[in-house]
This record gives sequence, C-alpha cells and structure tokens, in this order.
Amino acid sequence: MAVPQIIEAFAHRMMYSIAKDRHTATDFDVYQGLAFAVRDRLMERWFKTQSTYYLQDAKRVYYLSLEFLMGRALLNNVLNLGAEDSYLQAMRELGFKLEDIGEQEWDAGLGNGGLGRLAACILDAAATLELPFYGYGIRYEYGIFQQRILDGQQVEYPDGWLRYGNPWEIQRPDAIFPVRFYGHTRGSFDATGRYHVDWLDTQDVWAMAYDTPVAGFRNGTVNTLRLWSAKSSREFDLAHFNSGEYVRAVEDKTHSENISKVLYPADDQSAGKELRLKQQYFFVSATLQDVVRRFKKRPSWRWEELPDKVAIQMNDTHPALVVPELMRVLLDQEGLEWDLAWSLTQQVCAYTNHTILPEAMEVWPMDLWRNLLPRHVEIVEEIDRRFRLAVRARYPFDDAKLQRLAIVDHGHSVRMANLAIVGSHSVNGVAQLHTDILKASTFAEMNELFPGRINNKTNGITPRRWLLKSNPDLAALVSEAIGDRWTKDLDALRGLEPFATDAAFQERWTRVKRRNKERLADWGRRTQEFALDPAFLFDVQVKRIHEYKRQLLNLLHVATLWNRLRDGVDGGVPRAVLIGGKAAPAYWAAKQIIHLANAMARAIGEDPAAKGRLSLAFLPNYRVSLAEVVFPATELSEQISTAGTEASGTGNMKAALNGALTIGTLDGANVEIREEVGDPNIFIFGHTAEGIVRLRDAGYKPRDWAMAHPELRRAIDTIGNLEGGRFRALAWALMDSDHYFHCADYASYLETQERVSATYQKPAEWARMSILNVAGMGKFSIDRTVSEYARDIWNAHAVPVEGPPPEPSMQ
Ligand code: GPQ
Repeated sequence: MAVPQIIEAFAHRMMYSIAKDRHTATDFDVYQGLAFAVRDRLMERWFKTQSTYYLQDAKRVYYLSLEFLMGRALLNNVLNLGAEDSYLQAMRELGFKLEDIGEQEWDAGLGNGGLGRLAACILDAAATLELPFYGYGIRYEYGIFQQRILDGQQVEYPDGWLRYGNPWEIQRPDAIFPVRFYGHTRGSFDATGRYHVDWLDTQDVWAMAYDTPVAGFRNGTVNTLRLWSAKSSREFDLAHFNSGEYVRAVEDKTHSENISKVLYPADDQSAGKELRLKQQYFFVSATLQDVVRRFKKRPSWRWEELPDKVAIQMNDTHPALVVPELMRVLLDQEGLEWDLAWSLTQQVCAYTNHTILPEAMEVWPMDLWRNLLPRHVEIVEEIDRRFRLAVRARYPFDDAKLQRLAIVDHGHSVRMANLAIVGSHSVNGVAQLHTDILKASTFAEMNELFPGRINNKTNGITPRRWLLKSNPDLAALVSEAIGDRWTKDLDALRGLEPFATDAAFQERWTRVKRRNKERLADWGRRTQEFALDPAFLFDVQVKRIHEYKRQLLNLLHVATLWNRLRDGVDGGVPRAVLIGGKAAPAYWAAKQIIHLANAMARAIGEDPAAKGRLSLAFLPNYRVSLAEVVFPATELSEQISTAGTEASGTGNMKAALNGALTIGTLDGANVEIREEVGDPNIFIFGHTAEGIVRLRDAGYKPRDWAMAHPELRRAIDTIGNLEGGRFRALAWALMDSDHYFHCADYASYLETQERVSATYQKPAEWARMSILNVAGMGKFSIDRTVSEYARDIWNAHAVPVEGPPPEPSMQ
C-alpha cells in the first residue's frame, strides 16, 4: 500500500476505532490505531488463505501447545507484509517513529521459555512455507509473570496483558464448544448388540475461540492461531438464578472461568495440580471438536481418511489427553470399533519431547483423573491393557520391563510420556544429541518396541524476528554483501564466508556490534535497571534460571575474576557479564541464584578493584522484546548446561545468528552448532554427556575437585561469605552434592574463558570468527525444521495462496 493510503487507513482507525484526534491521542492510542490499520491489511489474505485450504481440501496440521510465546506483533506483521519502508515513511510524515510506536505494545507472553518460543517460531515458519497450519492453545488472561527485583530478590507481578485490549485478536462468539468435566459413565448394549458408553451428569464449561492472524513472510498466506477462553455455561447460571442464589451463581461463573485465567509459570517442571489438568483437557477437547467439525464440513468424508486430512502435533505431553479424547470421540460419539479408532488415532498423532529431566515428566494421579475425567480413565486403562498384552507377547517373562513400559503405573498414576509414545506414529527429540539420549536411555525400551518411531527434528529459530527485525543494521550489512535471499533461505548465509577475512568488512561488522551494544546500554540507562560500558566484552547468559543451566558456573567464573582483580592480578579483557531470566516462583534454588547474582552485582559495582575491568548486571524481566535488544549486543554467548541436560537450546542459535561467539558444553544443539561453524570458531569446554554419566556412576565427589583447585575453593568461599553468609547453603551444596557437576567442569571453563579473553584482544580475529558463526547458522532456520516435520511426520504440503500484488515501496 502506498504512503498516502497508509496514512488514510491509520487516520480512519484513529477516528472510528480509537476515537481520538491528534490532540488527545496517547502513544498507546497511536500504537492501537496503527495495529488495527495493519490488521486490516491482513484480512483479505486471511480469508483467501482459509478458503483456499477448504477449496483444495488440503491436509491440515494442528499444533497443540499450552504455550505460545509470541512477543510483539506490530513490527513483525509490517515486516512480513513486506511494507516496512512505506509504514516507516507514513509514520514519519505524521511525526512518529515507527520503532517507538512498536515499543508501546505489550508482549504476548503466553509461555515460559524455550518451549513456548519454539511454538511461536514454528507458527512463523509454517505460514512462510505456505502450510495449512493452525496453532491451538489457551488464551490466558495472565501470561508469564512480570519479574521485578526488590532488595536483590525476584518478586512476581501479574501480567495483565489484556487490560487495555489486544488489537490482534478477533473474538469468535460463534466458535464455542462445551467441554465436559466430572460426572460418571454408564454402559449399555444397543439394539445391534454393540456396547455403548455414555458420560453423564457432567459439569460443562464453554470454550470460546479468539483468533490471531499469523502472516507468512512476504507471501499471500495468513494462518490462524486459535486460543480458547473459558466461559461459564448459561444453563449453569440459570439453575442458580432460579433458586434465587444470585450472588452464588455469579461466583460459580467466575469459578469455571478460572480455567483460562493464568499460565502455569514452571518451566521444565510438572506441578501436578488439578487446575492444570483442567486446562489440558479444556483445550484438547475444544480443539478436537473444532478439528472434527472442519473435517466433516467437507462434502464427502469417511473416517478412514482422517489421517489423509488431519495431522496433530503435541508440543510436549501437555496435550497428550488428545489420545484418549480422540478415542472417546471416535468410539462413543461416532460409533467406530476400537481397532479402527486406535489405528486412526496413532496415524494422526505425533509427539515432541523437550526434556529428559525426570522432574519435568508428567505423571498424573489416577484419583485426580477418576474424578475429573471418568470416561478417559476407562479408555486409558483399556489402551494400557492392550499395550500390556502386546508387551507380554513380545517379552513373555520380563515383568520388570512390563512395569517400566506401562502407561498406568500400578493402577495409581498415568505416565503421560508413555501414553503419548504409544498413541503416536512419531516421537521426536529437538536436537541430535537429545534424540540419541531418548533412544539409548530415556525411552530405550520403547525404541526397541517401536523401531523407527523416535526421530530427530533439530530446533531452529525464525531469521525474520531474530535477525531482520531485531538487528536491522546487521541484516542490512549481510544483505549488502550477499543479497537478501537469506531471509527465506538461511543457508545462503554461507555466502558470507569469503568476507570473514576482509578487513574493511570486519570493521563494518564490528561497528554494527558496537552500535547494538550502545543500544542495550542506553536501554539499561533509560530504564534505570543496569549500567553497562560498551567498551567491555558483553558476556551474556539469558534464559530461564535453572540449576541444570548452571548460571552458578558463570557466577563462579565471575567470582574468580573478581578475586584476581582484588589480588591485583590481571583479569583479562574488561568484561560486562549479563545474566537475565525468570525463576519459577516455587523454585527455591533458582530464586537463590537470582538473589546471589544481584548481591554479587552490587558488591562488584561498589569495589574499586573491579572498576573499569569487570561488571556484573542482572537484567530484570527477561522476555521476548528484551531478547530482541540483548542478542544483537551479545558478543559471548553462555551455553554452559551440564552435558546431557539441555534438550536443544534456542537462545544459543539467536546469539550466534547475531554474531556472538559461543562458550558452551557439548550439550543440546551446541553440538550441531559446532559442526556448522567449525571447531576453531566455538569455545567448547567440559565433560561430554557420556563423561558426566561415567563421573556419576563412579560416585562423583565435588569436594575432591574443589580441593584440587584453589581458585575454585576460593570462588565458592566468595559466594559463601557474601552478605554475611546469606548464600552459604548454595556454597555447601556445591561442595557436597553438586548435582550438575559445576566443580568437575570449572577448570576447563576457566581455561576456556581465558582463551576467550585472549581472542577478544585480537579484534580482527574475533570479527573473523563472528562472521563465520553467522555464515554457519543456515541449518538453524526454523524453516528447515518445519520442512522436516512436514515431510517426515505430517505428510503435509504447501498450498500457495495467491497474494495481492507486491507492495510498491514508497509513494
Ligand atoms: N523446554 Cl520440558 C522448555 O522451555 N520448557 C519445558 O517445560 C521443557 C523444555 C525447552 C528445553 O529446555 C530447551 O532445551 C529446548 O530448546 C526448548 O524446550 C524447545 O525445544
């Protein structure tokens, strides 16, 4: 659209939707008006896309996820429309900066971390690849909590992101489905002699759809993210109104609407709460009703062809109730026989695993299910019974194996991973090492039983948000060198290799990084949250706070540098260490780590010995929009989890795509990053996953490692003595148990950090390595990931949608 038309469309929305003029409009009003104007541009494409899918009777892919960590939409949509020049110009003519308007948008934070952000990147890729794809989840009224730091400690504040309205969502009062809970079952033989089960006397909640358009990058595709919101059923209200208990009725209404109230804030951890189980069934049931409705809308349809028309991907086990729920629909509502229903379910469903940490594996007490979902208990018990028969036939005398493989554990709990594996035709890990571990240990017996079912789909990130949008200067420099094909085909970045040794290019490359560091420093100053010297090496670790991610190892290194400075020993290149991330509110150790980081940051800040040499900052409230400022400024990316614990990591990819060098263990996708960028261009340290297993099996004694390394002992003491011994428990745990092997990897980490420091002192060398890192990032495009899912798991194909004519840029 041309500039004058953009201005007119914006003015129209300001007047008729926002009802403000230039004298009364706030910055937020301007954002909303522009958001509506941009959304209007997506509408034609959205209709066209959906009718094309219908007319071509395309196979649809349904991505079920309890988390979608979308971040901001405005600039991303402008970019995907291919219209950034025109919008920039239009807003400039009105006296606004497009970037500043974008800052007004509240992050859509409907996710915890990597798993939720992956879902958001997958949405972007699916639309860009023109796949008939739908995201399904919950429209939480409160997303991931806001983190504030008070007295050095994390305090959680509710994230009321919908308070001032969300211009991107369309409420669909007509797309509403009842979801049943509680009640009991009754079986009877019908006239044909078939046994039929009814689920009776249920308490129902309604699921109402809210749709958000998901635009592909510069194509005609606009897909849908459909999120369900809980509404109390009207019958429910009326019953109480009739009995005269008006206030009680309103109370009950609130009660059932609680289902979609809040995102559970624990990452890599299962809370096991009834409300969480309600959320899971709520969104699974509503989604399946919608899927079946769409399947049956086709003029001629037969259940046998369900797998030709529908693929369902489960993002972790959170939606694994889809297996018994699809069985229930096919058996009880559609009258199919068990064998056919089961075969269809397996062919349709697929499961992505994101962790091997035992505390993250979902296991639900049967009693909870029996009360809430009585029919599903029967179905899961029957799935389990049949599965046990098959296992017993295969391993007739191995009772122990049977117990380990079972879906229902001794009649008292349901193992969701086993249910998801048995009910799917594909189970995938998210990086090669992670998948190898799933096959060789976590799910080894399942792998033997179902050869070929477990497969790998290495994670990726969207190059649109994580380079083009967040780092426009680097994106422009890259495009100037090799053209802009990389935005849709990230492998094109290989073309940067010849520039790696070009001194003039290196210099421009380094200048871009410097500007981005200044931008982050400005951000810290403006928000008064942290102080940074852009001349320092920016050494960054941003991700959820978790013991396995080892923020503590990073802090042990900082303590060591600090001790050296206090001794008057050279600490290497001046460093600004930045740590950011949220801790699950009930995760004590993670909160201690945040407290420690803040305490150390303050102490170092006040110590003259550290001045000009070392700083530590904790970045409060790390979230998608902050990540977009942090990664472009990152020079050293800390990916230091204990080998064998981080399934993949995706922040590692975001940092490297923005020219950071990685210091990391051979864990998750780091292994593949090394393969792509070459061993000399990445700083790898520490024990391998196998090495860690050997250490553990040999009876790991952290104390021995600490005693063998005076600087480690001293760093642990530094932590233990900070603020009058407040963190002594953390220090002792490192010495006594050290579950994540900090002590065993410390020496290697320290040595490798010294190599980092030496390399940074050779700017041309650092720039060369940085360029080669970006050149090697092609594999980590989420487009590659999603193409592999489409080909190997979903058997889904692109359905191009003829777009409106390309945007004329300017006038
Ligand atoms: N991940 Cl199980 C989460 O973010 N939350 C979770 O609850 C679980 C996994 C992460 C995982 O830790 C990372 O290594 C992955 O890169 C990410 O999922 C996406 O696969």
